Amino acid sequence: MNKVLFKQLFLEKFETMHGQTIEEASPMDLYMTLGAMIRDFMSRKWIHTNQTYVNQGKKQVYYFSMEFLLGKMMERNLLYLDWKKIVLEAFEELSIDLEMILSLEPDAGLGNGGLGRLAACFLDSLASLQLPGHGCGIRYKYGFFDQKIVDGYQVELPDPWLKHGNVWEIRKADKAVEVRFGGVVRLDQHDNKTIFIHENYDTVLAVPYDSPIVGFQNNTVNTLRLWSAETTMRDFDFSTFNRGDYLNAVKYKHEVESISQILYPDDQHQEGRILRLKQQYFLVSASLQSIIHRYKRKGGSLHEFSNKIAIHINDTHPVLAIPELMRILIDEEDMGWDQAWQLTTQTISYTNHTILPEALEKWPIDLFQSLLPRIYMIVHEINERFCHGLWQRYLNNWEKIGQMAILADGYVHMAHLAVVGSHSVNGVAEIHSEILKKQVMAHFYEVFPYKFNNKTNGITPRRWLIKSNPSLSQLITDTIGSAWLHDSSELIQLMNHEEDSYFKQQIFTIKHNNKLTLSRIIEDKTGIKVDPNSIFDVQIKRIHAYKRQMLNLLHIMDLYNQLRENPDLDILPRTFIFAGKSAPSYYQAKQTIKLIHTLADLINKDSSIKDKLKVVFLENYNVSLAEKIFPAAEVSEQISTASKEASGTGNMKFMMNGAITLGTLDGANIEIKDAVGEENIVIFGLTAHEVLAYYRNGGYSAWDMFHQDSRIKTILTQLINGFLPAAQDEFRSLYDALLYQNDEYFVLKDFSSYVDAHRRINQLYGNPQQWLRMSVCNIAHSGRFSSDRTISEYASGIWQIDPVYVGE
Ligand code: 26W
Repeated sequence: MNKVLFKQLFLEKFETMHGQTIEEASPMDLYMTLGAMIRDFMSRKWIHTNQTYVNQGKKQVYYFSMEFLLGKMMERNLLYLDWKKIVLEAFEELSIDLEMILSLEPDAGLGNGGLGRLAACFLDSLASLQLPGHGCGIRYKYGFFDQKIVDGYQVELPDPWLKHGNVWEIRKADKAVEVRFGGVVRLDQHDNKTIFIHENYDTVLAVPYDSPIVGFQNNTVNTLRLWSAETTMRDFDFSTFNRGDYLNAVKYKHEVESISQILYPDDQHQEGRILRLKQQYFLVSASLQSIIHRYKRKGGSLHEFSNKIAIHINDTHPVLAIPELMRILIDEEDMGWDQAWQLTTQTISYTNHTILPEALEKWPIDLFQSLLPRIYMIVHEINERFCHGLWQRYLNNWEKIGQMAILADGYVHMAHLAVVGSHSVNGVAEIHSEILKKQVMAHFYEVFPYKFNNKTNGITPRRWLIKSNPSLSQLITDTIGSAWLHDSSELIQLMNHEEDSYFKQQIFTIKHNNKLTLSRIIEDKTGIKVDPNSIFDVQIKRIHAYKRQMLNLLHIMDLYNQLRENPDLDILPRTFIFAGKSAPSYYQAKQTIKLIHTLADLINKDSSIKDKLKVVFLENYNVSLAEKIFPAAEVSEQISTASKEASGTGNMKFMMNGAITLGTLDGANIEIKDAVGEENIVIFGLTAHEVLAYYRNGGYSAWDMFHQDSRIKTILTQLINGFLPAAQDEFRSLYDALLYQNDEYFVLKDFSSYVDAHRRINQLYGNPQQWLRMSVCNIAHSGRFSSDRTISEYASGIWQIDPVYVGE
């Protein structure tokens, strides 16, 4: 492609698509035209990739996930196809503002947070490493809600991201499959074998929409297949409803379509709702049917299935892939139990992303059984066989067996099913994998030690550095050459420039410019003017008690108290930046958002503290906003209670953009510390060991903290004594959680060491050469946290897949 050709093709495409000349174009028309052109171009590579995969017959992986938090795709696709420069120049000649056109694309926000964004980074790495790997998910009509802040409170609005259509997807109506719910299972005999006949079920049509996932400047184009729920024509035929009952027909259609209507906005909290279970089965049944159809069509033998296909389940949400694959092999392919089980467990691997008990999925047996009668029978059989093995091993230890059973206390325990029915179970950071083995899944580890392994998370440096921080990327290339663009471990070469003051000056200038850009965004969105010379101290992530936004806020209140007492206090000006969404039904998290706004109101207006402190909340945190914040951040707040954050991936995005981590020894923070060394990170707080010992043995009293530390007493009292400009009892629940509910997440316990850590940040920042050296060291060591490294480990350690070279 070159500029002249591009211009010509663009004008032609515009005219054929819109039947008018470019002078009359609306910005949206231009966006659609560019999108269609990119898609056409990718299509050729896409077809070629698929042909190559078929011809070479190599093993492929399917990543099953209820969430894919992709963000925008157009600029990404331009960069990956190496078209960005050409389009920019061509558009300049056509007087079209490319930035403006790019901003029209809605974020594909089909995820809640870390788990969904990880899936998106993984698709990016699979294609960029030329690995044959595809995503399978749900095409939610409404993505993760839009957050509006009204009077300091979060309000949720629907996210109609498909309103203007989606240029990337292709509907494949001919590849639709049927998914069955409800009904009864009748047993029959056939050739001396019991067969299972499912009757009186409801049928939902699953229609796939495929989007191309192009690799970074290579010829690979993998597929993200998202399923949409529709009624079959047969079902919606009015004659099948009594006397053409129009209203019931419409109601039925609505009910069916509701399956892919909305993404559940809860993370770390299991919603026992039947619609969610329907979504989960819908995803796995449709995906497995289509994988097997295709596999057989291409002449594959089912006995070879697990040598040719790997299926990965992203947390337990798609764990019904295990009994569904069993059902297909046994009921539809006439295979015996033992062989089906062998193939199933050899095919499926599972990642755990959380140890919070309230996030571990379980479904009431009666509900499960009536929605999925045949699947229930299979789960029941899996459980019988598993428990039988346990009886032999543990003789009469009923308690232990009960703790491991898949069916127990009236529930189906999804994590137990995942461990029993897969060949690999991994955590997402070293400490998390250790906690799984030694605590949460200790019994299972005893039975299946060979299944357990660690795959520390990663992020794609292409979106989180090359795309979002182009000036830093350019500086890196100018300094160490361009090898790092394809191999992020090359970033380590930057260590040779740690003491290079010219280089560090450029790092400073880039960060400063990014801070200026963010300052403008902040002022546009909130009206708050922040000092671009102040320290940008950032906590952006879901709002959750375990992530401890409260700890950050208590420290801000303490600083404010000190400044009111002594406006000349020797601290560097700070801007505290927050963003993040709360689950709509999570009261405490919503009150935390209100508290951030209340403090911002109070502090930002108080001229007596001489602008040394500013507090900002940016509404509607999403991938696009994140891309603007990380490049401007200087302090990365990673302050979860040790043991609670499985990995974290925001921590890696900050690091890669040169921010210094202020964190606990939790999740991947520990590995960041190991990579950069203790002098290049600021660590505070209880260790996971200490936290777990408190949970086990007791011995922590929040009231002791309250009485022993006058700062804590003052601040907590200010929450409820009318000091804050809010209704008298507004923050009572936050106060109660910290004191009367004995501070489940050790906020007060860690307060003092957190304050000290901030002092250390203040000192370090006061020495710019030292700060910049630390910053360089963090960027240099961030290559380890590329999702390319993570995906290479999954590919060789779990999936046993190899790259497939796709030619021009
Ligand atoms: C069933 C409700 C539900 C929904 C989502 C429970 C739990 C989840 C996810 C597992 C929550 C999640 O996103 N976990 C995050 O996964 C990231 C990717 O591995 C980790 O980096 C984060 O530490 C972890 O909180």
